[in-house]
Amino acid sequence: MNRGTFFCIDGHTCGNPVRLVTSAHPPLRGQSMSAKRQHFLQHYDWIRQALMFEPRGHDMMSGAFLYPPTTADGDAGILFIETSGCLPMCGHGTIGALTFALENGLLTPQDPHRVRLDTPAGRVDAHVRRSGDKVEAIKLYNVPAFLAFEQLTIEVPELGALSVDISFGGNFYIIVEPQANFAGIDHCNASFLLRYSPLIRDIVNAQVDCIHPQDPTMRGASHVLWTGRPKNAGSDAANAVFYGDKAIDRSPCGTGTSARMAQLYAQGRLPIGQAFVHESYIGSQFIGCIEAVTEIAGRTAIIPSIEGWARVTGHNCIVVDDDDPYAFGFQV
Ligand code: PYC
Repeated sequence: MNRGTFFCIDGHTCGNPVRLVTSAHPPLRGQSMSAKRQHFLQHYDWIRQALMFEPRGHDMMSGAFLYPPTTADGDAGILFIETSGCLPMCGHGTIGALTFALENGLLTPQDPHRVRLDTPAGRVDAHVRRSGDKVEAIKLYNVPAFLAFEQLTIEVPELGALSVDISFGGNFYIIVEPQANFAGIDHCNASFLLRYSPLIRDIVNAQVDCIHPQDPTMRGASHVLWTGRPKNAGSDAANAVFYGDKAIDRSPCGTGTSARMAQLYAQGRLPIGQAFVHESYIGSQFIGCIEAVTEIAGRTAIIPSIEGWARVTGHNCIVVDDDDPYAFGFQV
């Protein structure tokens, strides 16, 4: 029996995959995208598993559904689907999903150069640079980002003691900078990052409880952002972001860049208004900037912007059939 047919536009944002699902949207209940995200996780998670896991997806796969807005002045709502679950916010996913939707006439915002997007983490304002029918780049004004914990000391098996900061940029990031027991991402390989990131995530989450002060459904440090020396002369900093169980972001990570700028701002290392060119594990770049300073539940936060580009790689019609023993995918 055919359980579902999903038309998708596949592509990537600065190297990281984005699968925009353009049909068979599950009917989600809730007044906000945060509530709809919870409804999806409770009732339709099989769709995420089928479209993200092997054999239809892979460890890095990431996607989105666009929905009608949940606010009076919004243009659209977005639900993110990943191998790891449904993120409250995803920067590369937003840039990709909006680029593919706009280029294919699936979204007609009130202003063709601006999309007011309702995400599970809150309002994101996307400024669109177009060239004819193509979208050249998108600059996101993200949800407020803030430094949550500083200089947390953790004991990591084999590595020893590490000092980490935890910062929110749409997801909670454990930030690991070069120090005595870690020389930087320019001195280690992917196996190192894949081995120690999940350990560090478990240790940190056992030690501190990261909860968003305005929406407790955003809870737990989910990503590990490792830093080091950039490869490109034009980059201000480099990162490798670990997420899910085995993924290293191929893009410079929009929510990670936001979290990193919030950390740097709080520590007096990045001023408002200065371009912050952030390089990914494969050398692709986002341009970040601290647009303004605000407050969130009594703590200082920044309004980060992230600019990046996305390209379509193909159109895909994905079938999920109950007769397939791997209809809902598998993980190894
Ligand atoms: O760009 O925000 C992002 C992101 C999160 C996980 C992978 N990419």
